Amino acid sequence: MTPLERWVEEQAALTKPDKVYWCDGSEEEAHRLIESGMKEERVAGRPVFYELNHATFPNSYLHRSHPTDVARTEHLTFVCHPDRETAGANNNWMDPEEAKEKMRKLSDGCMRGRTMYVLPYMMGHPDSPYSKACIQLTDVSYVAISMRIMTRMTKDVVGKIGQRGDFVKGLHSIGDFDPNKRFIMHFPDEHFVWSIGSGYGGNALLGKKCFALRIASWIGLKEGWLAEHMVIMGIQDPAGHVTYVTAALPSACGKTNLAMLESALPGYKIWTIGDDIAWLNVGLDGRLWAINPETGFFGVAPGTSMKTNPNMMRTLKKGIFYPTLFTNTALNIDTNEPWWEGMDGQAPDNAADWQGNKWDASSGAKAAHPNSRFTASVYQCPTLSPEFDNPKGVPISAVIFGGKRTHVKPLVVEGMNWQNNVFLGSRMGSETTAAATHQEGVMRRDPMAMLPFCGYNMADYFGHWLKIGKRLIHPPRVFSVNWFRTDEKGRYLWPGFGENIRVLKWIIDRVNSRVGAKETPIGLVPHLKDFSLDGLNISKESLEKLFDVDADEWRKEAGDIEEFYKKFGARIPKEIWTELHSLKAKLGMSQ
Ligand code: SAT
Ligand code: MN
Repeated sequence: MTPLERWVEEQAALTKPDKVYWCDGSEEEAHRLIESGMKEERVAGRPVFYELNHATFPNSYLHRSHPTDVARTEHLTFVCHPDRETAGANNNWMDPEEAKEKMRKLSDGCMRGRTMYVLPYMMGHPDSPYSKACIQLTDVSYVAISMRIMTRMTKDVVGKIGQRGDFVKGLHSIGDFDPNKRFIMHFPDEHFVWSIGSGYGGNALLGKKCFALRIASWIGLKEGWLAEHMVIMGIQDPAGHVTYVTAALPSACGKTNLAMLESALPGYKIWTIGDDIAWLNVGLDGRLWAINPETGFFGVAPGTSMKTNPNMMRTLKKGIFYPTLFTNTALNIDTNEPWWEGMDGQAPDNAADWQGNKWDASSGAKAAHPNSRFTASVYQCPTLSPEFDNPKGVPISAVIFGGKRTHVKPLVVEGMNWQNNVFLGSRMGSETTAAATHQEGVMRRDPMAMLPFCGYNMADYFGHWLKIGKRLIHPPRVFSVNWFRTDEKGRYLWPGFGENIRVLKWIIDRVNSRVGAKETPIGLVPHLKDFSLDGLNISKESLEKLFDVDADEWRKEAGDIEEFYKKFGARIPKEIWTELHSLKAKLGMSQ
């Protein structure tokens, strides 16, 4: 018996499924699991999948979750390092032995009456030196099918693991969906994630946030690389030259829209490599190289339309080899198509809401859940980069940090040197969204968009970023962006979506030394003459407001940043304090 077989047997002895089934990742198998998910398997008393209209949405299926299970649950997510300080103020912590004891009790017999699916998958291209062989166990076909879309799932991974015991492990069960018995536990030293009580993406697709960010960020700290919550894309200019950039934004702030943006400027084109996760390594050439460990998009449905993200709409209608899943969207009963708020066209007259109840539009209730999602293969994306399957990845010339700030932050700011760049990333903040179960619209600091995903003490993470910079002979330039600034009436000042290419153009113009910039206390901003506004109807006042650095607002911001750092005590690197003190001095604040 191999270590893998032994591990699977031990988990089956604990969870007691009726059957253990090893997935091979084939198309035929996916069809079979979906069939049984529609006809036999039940979750929370109902079918796992409903077939949608295959004439308009080929190979698409609807999944309705348990009503309490609609988003990531950060308060039930724990990082179990041997000591609390290693986990840091950014994580919930539990002693590993105590966590395992708790999970053993909750997991005893939790798969009774169900099938345990064994999912062998790679994060990253199998030929990439950066990829990882992983196994997830789960007791619901929705997770098995989602993982087949999101990762490279093949039976070859079993051979790749062979006699080794150090494969990445995930044990997942939906349990009984009781939120009081829901936990997502990470054991970074063992490369092990144990999740019970939720079938939701970030809680249940364990290759994604749990492994590829929380555990991988810890492995990256040990091995000298970075696991980041970032889009990866190529920006082609009118001369045909492609500049690769990454962009970190918190969940549900438009990363998927950005990753496949349709340019409003003639001659520019975006090539998509990833919309959520980037693994970044320092190459032998001293540049930063990025791979996307995933192969799918798990994006927010509401607001997605031909206007906001035409390439995603095209992707969703291309499901042939891979199914496309819709989770907690509404259903147009007459056409059997998925529907959500913000989709093109009129709201349907005859619709079921995300829970399957007849929707009454006049009630004011949303038909689709605000965090309803689609799961679709990158191979269906019309803008997929020809470099997507390059095992080496792509060289990164710019890193962008973003957040949703209705006030304070300019449309785009460039950092001044690596230390200042790390400070710029570390001070990011964003208003909360429906992607996690907490109050929406509250400003919180979210450094590098990694607050919920950094698998160790965030202060050490800033130190790791500083160290990586020392190894970069050709470091990328670093920028912050904010598409979300509003006027005094609460209206967005910037049109966003395809028009964001104008900001990206300035960024690649800076990278290629084509334009200068203006220094402010918080970094470099564009000279307006270098910022392309042709064809855009925007008032001079709006534009000035978009680039405004208000000293009063920033003094308050600096105080807030300081409060955030203080939560990490003495571990915040001195370089970061130096940067904060320098910002305060520039703003005329006492130290
Ligand atoms: O639910 S996920 O964590 O996978 C997506 C997100 O919130 O970023
Ligand atoms: Mn994300």
